[in-house]
Amino acid sequence: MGMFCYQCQETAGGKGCTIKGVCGKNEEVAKLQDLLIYTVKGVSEVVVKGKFDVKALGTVNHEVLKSLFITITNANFDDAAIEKQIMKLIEIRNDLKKQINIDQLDDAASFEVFDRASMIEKASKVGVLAAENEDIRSLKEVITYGIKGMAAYTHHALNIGKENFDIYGFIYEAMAGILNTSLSVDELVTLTLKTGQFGVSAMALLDEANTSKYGNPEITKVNIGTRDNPAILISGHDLTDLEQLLEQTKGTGVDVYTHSEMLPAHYYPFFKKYDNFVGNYGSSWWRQVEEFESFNGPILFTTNCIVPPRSEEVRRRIFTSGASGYPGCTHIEAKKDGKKDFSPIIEMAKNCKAPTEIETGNIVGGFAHEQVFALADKVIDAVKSGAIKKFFVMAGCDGRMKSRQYYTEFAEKLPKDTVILTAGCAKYRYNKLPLGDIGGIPRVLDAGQCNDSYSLVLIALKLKEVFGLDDVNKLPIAYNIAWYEQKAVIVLLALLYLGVKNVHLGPTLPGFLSPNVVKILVENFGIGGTGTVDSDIEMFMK
Ligand code: SF4
Ligand code: SF3
Repeated sequence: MGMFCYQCQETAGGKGCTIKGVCGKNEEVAKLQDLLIYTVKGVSEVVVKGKFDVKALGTVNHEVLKSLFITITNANFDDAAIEKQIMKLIEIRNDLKKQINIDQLDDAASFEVFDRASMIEKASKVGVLAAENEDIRSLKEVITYGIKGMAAYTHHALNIGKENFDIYGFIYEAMAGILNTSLSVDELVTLTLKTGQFGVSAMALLDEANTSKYGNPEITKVNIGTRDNPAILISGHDLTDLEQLLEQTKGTGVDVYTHSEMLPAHYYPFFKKYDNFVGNYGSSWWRQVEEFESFNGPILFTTNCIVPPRSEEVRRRIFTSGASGYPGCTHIEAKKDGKKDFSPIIEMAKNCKAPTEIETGNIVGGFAHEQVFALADKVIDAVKSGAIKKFFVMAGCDGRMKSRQYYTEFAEKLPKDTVILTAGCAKYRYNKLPLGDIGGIPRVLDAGQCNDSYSLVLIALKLKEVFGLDDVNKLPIAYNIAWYEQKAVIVLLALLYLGVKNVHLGPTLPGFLSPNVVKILVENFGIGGTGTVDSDIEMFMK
């Protein structure tokens, strides 16, 4: 069989990509990613069975995080980079094995590959479909995707110098656990919830890392127009790359704009001191194909979501860093001290035209936990007086599917006494609509990137406390979440772990959920899909 991947919302036919990814991932890259995940499982087994002290593993931990991150949808399409990472992990695994004395190790911890052909042959036997029972496969993949999202958030925190070894320990435990063919459905459900528990820890860790370094997000008007200087567009989620880019572009006459998930960087006090940090250009990730053409200057991808560029001219202007990669695009590697030299991007920018303006005006955001807590009295009064009837958590991802127009229409049709709490690139479906405010509180409160869904949870817990409720589900909050890739999976698992019920997921339910697993989620957590805008609003407002 060719490739098989069903990890994202756009998977072919809602079932699985088998010839080529809808995302643009080819069979070779898909198989190398499968093998990289299998290698992570092998390293994990050696760490767990060898009873290694995770605190002393240093780069082993970091390379495992990076490997998981590389396999997230739209992060890395570079076959050579993935092959190199597989060989690196096998070397790490073999070095660890030399330090212990265990005979009984799984194939994942023992196999060897020598060249591309042997990798592809091996990958064909160890991908998603290796688990024959569809429920077991479904749960193992839910856990794997949750861990990919967790690893991404943990990797960002690591770049800021923050680590939580319990999270690393759990990643090893879970990835090794998945190799166990005798785990029952019940045991896997328990492991799924535990994944959500560590998802909360990962988001809390990243929140702590971001806010301790860059300050607490605050209400900010972000310019969406352009200036006349040549410029660099930065996309993805990594704030440390942005910091370095801003430092290196200072005084060069080159401006910096954010794209997609980098928009919330404007909300942090730290970045406001850079006068060449102009605003946000364009919308969410999938609009990049047109937006990169009119931007005219170089683009730096710090993480997902990359869409294969349509022309050689655009490809030449794309640079990647960290876990991201694309064949033919220059990858900026971090030096030993974590510093990156972005001078090739800056030099290219100087010779490019300024961005072509595609819109003008501002968008407002920065409603992370501390900012909302500062407004708490106003918000509570509005709820008590009935000015705000309900909050809608509409966090998550955006995507290409036409059916996602649902979210724009949903936001437009929501009663005027409701407020949307958002995070992640899902916001671009409604963050430029004139939805107005309720007594000065904007009707769309953007907390930040997808990981800042954590802020929304803190806000919910705060409201629960203020209103003296014993259950977070008694709050006037509905959850209508849009998902696309695996970071949304860890956000969802985190919500389930925290006891949030009746989350609606769209625009389609994940293809990796088997009918029986859907049943478990419906029965235990009230998970639902989406219907029509009108019927859903009616159902939520009841
Ligand atoms: Fe298909 Fe999504 Fe996998 Fe890409 S990441 S191959 S679109 S399921
Ligand atoms: Fe978006 Fe890719 Fe998920 Fe961080 S940038 S939310 S899809």
